Amino acid sequence: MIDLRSDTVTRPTPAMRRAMAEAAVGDDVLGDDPTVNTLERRVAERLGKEAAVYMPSGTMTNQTAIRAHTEPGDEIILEAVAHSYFFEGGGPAALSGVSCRLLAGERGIFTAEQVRAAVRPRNYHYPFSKLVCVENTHNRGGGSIWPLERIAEVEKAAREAGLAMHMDGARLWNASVATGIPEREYAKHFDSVSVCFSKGLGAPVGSALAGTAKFIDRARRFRKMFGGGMRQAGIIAAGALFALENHRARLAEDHANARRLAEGIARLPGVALDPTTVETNIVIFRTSTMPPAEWMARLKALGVLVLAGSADTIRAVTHLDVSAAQIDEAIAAFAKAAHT
Ligand code: TLP
Repeated sequence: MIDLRSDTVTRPTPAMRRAMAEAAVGDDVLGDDPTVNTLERRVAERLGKEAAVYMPSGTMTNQTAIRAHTEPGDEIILEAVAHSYFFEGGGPAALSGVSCRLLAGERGIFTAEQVRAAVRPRNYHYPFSKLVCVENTHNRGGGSIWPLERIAEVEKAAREAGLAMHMDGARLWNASVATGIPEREYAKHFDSVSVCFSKGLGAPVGSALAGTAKFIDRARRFRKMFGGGMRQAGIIAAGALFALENHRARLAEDHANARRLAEGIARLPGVALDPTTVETNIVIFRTSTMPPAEWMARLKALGVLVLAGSADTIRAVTHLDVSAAQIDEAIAAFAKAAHT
């Protein structure tokens, strides 16, 4: 099977498994795990932040960040199909007791004017606006990259209103590799940044949240409260460290493969897709001749797995377990499926 459902499906390589098997470990809740400590330091350095904390998932890093930035009754501002709102089980309401003010972005990207218009006046009637969240790259936006200038404009609007900034950087690595802009250049506009190791980087488990030492100390309290305090987590952190050191640069291959796939399927009947919009490793196209479920079934029979993005979209994601040759096989399967 050529599995294009997500970049989360990768399996650890033999070298990564060896690094994990040999990892030095300790009780991380007690601060004793040397591998976790090394990972947290490396991530903080790379993002230009004082501190970082390792967690089991991107959902937990985002929800912990939201909780640590807010109090129940506050409001956060984010894009209407941002992962933290759309795909995290209602976490902001359930775990932080905050309301979400949603902005309609263009491929997930919104403007400073939209933020200004969404900030609540200071008045007893309203929730307190506290936080702006930016997702970079934007998943449902089709792996779109936030231009740095736009981030700076949004930050200015947020700061003027006294709001904090959080970046869901689950795929920040992809944005940096695609643009050549270091992660820390993006991160400097944010109070907190979450990054994932188990997407394009190919580690089996884990994410990290970075920010000031004070903020990360507060986040550790909520990580524990949400059940994310792990013990000998060095076993999995070693996979994340290995991934960061060895699999970051090769993300460029995934981006080339995604573009290759997009170009290969863009002219097929039933596919509405502009390949030039594919900036990183996510390809989303609108379907017309048949519903996503039919595409999925036909492609599966031909050995290719994809996911429905919505009622009329399909998502295909490239990653370290898919080669350029397999992308060509996938294109042939798409052509067959389109014409069957
Ligand atoms: N995204 C997954 C699914 O949940 C949709 C995927 O297959 O793309 N932020 C972003 C931008 C994400 O895309 C995801 C996962 C997360 C956070 C959450 O990460 P995990 O799955 O580790 O909780």
